Amino acid sequence: MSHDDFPTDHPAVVTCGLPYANGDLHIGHLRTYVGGDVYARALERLGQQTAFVSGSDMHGTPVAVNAEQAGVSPEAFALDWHEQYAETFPKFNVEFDNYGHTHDETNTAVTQQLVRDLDEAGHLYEKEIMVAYDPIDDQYLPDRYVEGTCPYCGAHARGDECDEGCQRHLEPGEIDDPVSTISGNPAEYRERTHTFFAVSAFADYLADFLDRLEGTANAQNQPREWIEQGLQDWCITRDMEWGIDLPGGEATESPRGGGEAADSQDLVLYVWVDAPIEYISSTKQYTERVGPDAFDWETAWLEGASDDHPDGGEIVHVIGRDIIQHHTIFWPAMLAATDHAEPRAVMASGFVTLGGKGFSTSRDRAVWADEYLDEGFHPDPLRYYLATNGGFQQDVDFSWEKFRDRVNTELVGTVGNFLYRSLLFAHRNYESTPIAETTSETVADRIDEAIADVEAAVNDYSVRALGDAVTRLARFGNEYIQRNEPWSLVDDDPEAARQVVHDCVALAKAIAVLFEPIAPEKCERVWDQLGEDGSVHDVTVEAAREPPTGALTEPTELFEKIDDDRVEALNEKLESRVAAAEPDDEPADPAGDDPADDEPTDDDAAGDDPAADTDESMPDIDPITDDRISFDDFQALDLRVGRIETAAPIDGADDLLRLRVDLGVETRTIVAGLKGLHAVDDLPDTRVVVVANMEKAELFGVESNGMVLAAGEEADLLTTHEDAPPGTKVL
Ligand code: B3M
Ligand code: ZN
Repeated sequence: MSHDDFPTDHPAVVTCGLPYANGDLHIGHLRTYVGGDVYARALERLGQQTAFVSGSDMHGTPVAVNAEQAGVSPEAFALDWHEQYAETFPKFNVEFDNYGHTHDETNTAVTQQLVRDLDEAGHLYEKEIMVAYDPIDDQYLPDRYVEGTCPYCGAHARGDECDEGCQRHLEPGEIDDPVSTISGNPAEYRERTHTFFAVSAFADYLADFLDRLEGTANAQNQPREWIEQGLQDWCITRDMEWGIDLPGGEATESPRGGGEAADSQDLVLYVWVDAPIEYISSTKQYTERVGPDAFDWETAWLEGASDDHPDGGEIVHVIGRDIIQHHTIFWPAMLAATDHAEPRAVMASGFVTLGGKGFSTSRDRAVWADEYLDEGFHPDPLRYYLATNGGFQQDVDFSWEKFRDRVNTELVGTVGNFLYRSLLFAHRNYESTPIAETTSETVADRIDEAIADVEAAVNDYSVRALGDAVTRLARFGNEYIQRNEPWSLVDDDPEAARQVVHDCVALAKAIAVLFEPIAPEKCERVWDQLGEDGSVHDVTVEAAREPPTGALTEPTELFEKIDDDRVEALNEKLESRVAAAEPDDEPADPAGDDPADDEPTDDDAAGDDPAADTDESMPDIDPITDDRISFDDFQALDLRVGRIETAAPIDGADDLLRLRVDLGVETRTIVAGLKGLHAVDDLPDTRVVVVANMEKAELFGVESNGMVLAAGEEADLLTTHEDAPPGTKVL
């Protein structure tokens, strides 16, 4: 690992948290996988050697409990889901270099070796602990086999995690009032001997590690608090049959030097031991497939394996925010204890909510991955939406309306519009790309700026900034073609026309290269339309600077507009399904009702929230962002009082009006999405609040020079109530 800016000359490994192989994937899950895929592709575009790996999490009670309910063996159950995931990810263009699973031979061997290494280095010990036990069913109840009360915050909690309250990882024996999730029987505690990993000895190391750690701020800040509160050692064995055997645990001899093996026939490793080790195993399988010259897993993961990179590679973990503790405390301690590379970054994504509530598998309150595709949508718009709708660590609320808005405005109206109009014009008027001497300086500079923005986004671990960099470039393209009107130049000044069109095709090429991480399939199509050789997936950002050379093929429109009727129909489907699955008086998740996939948000606590009862009639309110801005940031917004002079529809635009707005010092044309929400005749003389330094945008051929502020679905216009004249600054 180094902390030089990307790209570095070390190999990078980007990993995604392993999905438990126990149920359908929804778009909440996809946020992490799309984020990881976008990030890995972006690193590759920068020229960083990168392996992108993950696998299915086959073990643990999340799988065992569900398999038991389904009446099949955990292995058959998990393998079935594993195969489905391996098919589903590529459908969203999430292309892992290797997608393994935790129960395969590689991971079993790597896990057992790593545990032996931990033991040999003296980091493991045995201890008697109390373990929940169902005396009627004669069964030990590890982790999700047991529910009860969190000893820290009093919330209803799973045996291993306070998922509805303080989000802490819970050790065996900690939960109060234990009840079996299988039988509903009250459980008792029995004494058992288990193996512990002495994590507490790593407190100082971990505090330093967190200072070095990059990624999202939540992954650095939360663990600091946990360390300050004091780290507990970590029980790494469970009374179960399904899992990877504790090495030596099958025999009567303990691996820890002759201590009594604790009734060890049924002891397996805790799922959180072998799950992250799959990151290593999956990389190893990748090397086994492509050879160490293409990617060397040892250089990436083992300290000292390579003289050039003795600290190992650049390890970037992309996860959901509920598993920060595992990735910033337990896992780096395991790695440090066994001379593995230290993670460079953890990117922890917020959750996706629906109407402010968590997705819930058991209640069918989710937008399913397959469902999205079955609706006939292309994967790339969802990738764009998931990657750019809010900062990565923020929770974001999904709605079909917001999806439509982003698709129609940014993908159709900005990116698609620019690519189509410029490539169509070039194709119709020239046989091949009109070769000017070079790309004009303004455009070349603007492309350089976009590349710099993409590099900065990667180094900031911001997939949103990556998308924004490209939509800004496309907006510039729209302005550029509009301002230079090549259609008026073709006859009068063919030379100048060639230059403008050349510039536009150069911009289109840059967009194809820089947008590939987010919309890989669509950008591949643009690459073909540009007549470029090979695949855009194989080039680096340098290709964005090279003038286009190939013969253009007939372009087609890239993105499809989503109309309002479609959104209405999708909403109806979703709402009726959620309503059917969730009658008002439904109690909190019944015991054993597929606890595994529910996102740990305020979902089940909704009954305690007086506001929750009125949710159906409430507007779709986004959670307030945690990301504070400074007063300086706020002052960067030039907000002014304006007075609308005229309002008129725009040809071909369903939602937009062209406004002339008096800002005191000047009168501006501003395009606003007010059509159908305000009568055109009512608008003149209305006072509004305008973002006067909004970058210009071109919408349906009209340049919008500012933005009018409005709230909500009905575009309730913000105004002032006294007599502040047009031009007055809003503070
Ligand atoms: N299988 C899924 C989760 O808790 C879990 C992740 C493992 S990552 C090493 O979100
Ligand atoms: Zn708690």
